[in-house]
Amino acid sequence: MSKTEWTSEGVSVNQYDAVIVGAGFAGLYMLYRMRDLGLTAQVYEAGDGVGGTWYWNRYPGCRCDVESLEYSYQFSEELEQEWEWTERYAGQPEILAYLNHVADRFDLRKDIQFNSRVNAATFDDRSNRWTVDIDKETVSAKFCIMATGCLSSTNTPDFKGIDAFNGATYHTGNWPHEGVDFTGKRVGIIGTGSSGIQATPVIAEQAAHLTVFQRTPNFSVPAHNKPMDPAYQAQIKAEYRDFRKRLKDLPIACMRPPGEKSALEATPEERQREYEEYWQRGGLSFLGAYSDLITNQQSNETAAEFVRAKIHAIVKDPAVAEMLSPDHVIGCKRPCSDSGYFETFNRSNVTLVDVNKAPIETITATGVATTDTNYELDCIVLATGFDAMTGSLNRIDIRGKGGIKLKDKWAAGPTTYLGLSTVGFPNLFTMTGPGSPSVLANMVTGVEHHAEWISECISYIREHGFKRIEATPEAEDAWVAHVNEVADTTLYPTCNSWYMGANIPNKPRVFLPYIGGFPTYLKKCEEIVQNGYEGFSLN
Ligand code: N01
Repeated sequence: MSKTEWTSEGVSVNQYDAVIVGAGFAGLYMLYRMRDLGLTAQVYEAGDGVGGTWYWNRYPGCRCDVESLEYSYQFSEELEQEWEWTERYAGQPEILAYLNHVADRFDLRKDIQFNSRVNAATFDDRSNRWTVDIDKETVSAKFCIMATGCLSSTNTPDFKGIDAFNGATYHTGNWPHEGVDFTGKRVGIIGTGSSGIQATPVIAEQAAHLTVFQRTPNFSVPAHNKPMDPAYQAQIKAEYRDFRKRLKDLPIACMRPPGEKSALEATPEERQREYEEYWQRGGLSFLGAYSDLITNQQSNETAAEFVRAKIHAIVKDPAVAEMLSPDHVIGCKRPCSDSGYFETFNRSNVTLVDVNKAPIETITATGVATTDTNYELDCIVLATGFDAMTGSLNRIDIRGKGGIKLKDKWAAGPTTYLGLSTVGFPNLFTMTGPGSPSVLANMVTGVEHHAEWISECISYIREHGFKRIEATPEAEDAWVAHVNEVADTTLYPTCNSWYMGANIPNKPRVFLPYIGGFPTYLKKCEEIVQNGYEGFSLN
């Protein structure tokens, strides 16, 4: 329950200890932790239900590419034991059902206000509180916690003529809840990232014809999804604590331990066997086959070549196979995991169009016109991704000390301390923010860690009677330098990826997540706490 107070303007305002923005994995658990501390917290969520990314992304084929038994909360042993996953990789409906179950099981809904988009948050230096503007109301909170997700702000490229299209247009990141029936339709899909690669095989099965507009081919490894083996699920449940601990010790807090030797130490025959074994097992652990695939160009090329050979073996038309074969570093764009993606191009109702060679010039009333051909379509699917990591934060008018705007502070790229806090914005926390492992680790484990770190920090502030916490400029500068330094030891900065902000025109090119590894990050966060919140000023 909030307290209601009157402002000097005579307006009544609900007062909370914490406002949490977003009701996905992060916001739900953050609320649970705030309640556990006996604090008043209110979640504001733009959608009409919980789920965050799993609420909005309902496109056909949408599925997690981390295994179900790993991509789930670990804070409640009862929850862990009672929820039964039905597939190796859960589909979007199952993950959404899980999050609805969590909201009900822990009675979270009563502190979540749906259909409520947060438009602005302003820090008041005198009262040390945040004023938060939601569509039709204003509230006040001591702490403002952004649980806005890393991939929530959809990117719709500024295609000329897009509004003139007579057919229907859909974005994978904001899919109609009632679903879309593509039966008998001529469908065009633009984008071949994870979303496009998952949606393509499913849409192809339904549509009369599917045209895939590809600007950059992508590496993808088969998921080999299958029904959950009940014996395996029971075995993991019997040792869930140890299982979770083992995962937390891995660089990305999921999948398998990465190989310990360089790809170049193996003979070509050994490498072939090793890659084949990973390929047959399926999933993104493929990139962990050797220790240096993402740091050594020559090693990386051996894995890239293996996948290109697979594409050529699967796709019957050599010209199409060649178009589908990427020539960039494998893994430096977010790798994909698919269910029959490359096989789809053997279908007679699927056409691949290289819009790198002949770019999309305009969307017409009846389809897509590239510089050399007009494609007549009934529907267009935009699988064009997100303004990652900073998009959903910059969309909110966040103003810190002295009215400084977060968007302005981050004009040359986001600067944070641990991805959790940013100088000039006291009592504001960004869950899985830029500069934290976030998208480079198991997201559920990452949000749980942040929710626990933030709630312990708030508890410490209360116990010691502090009014505010803020990162120091020195600590922030050192963290940003470290984030960049580690990124520069890898091949990530070599290609145009959303990790680098390269998919959004005029977005600064900086490597957004922290690639130093989840265990290193956990240790750093723990040390900071042990040293009395080193790098923060508390007063
Ligand atoms: O978006 P993307 P996404 N003209 O940015 C193309 C997570 N995720 O929604 O590469 C033509 O990866 C663009 O081309 P290019 C996951 O982290 C997870 O697919 O920029 N094409 C690219 O092909 C993922 O990485 C899961 O040349 C244009 C595509 O659109 C992240 O979300 C499932 C264009 C965008 O790919 C984002 O994936 C889904 C233009 N103007 C998503 N603009 C799982 O767990 C963009 N493109 C499985």
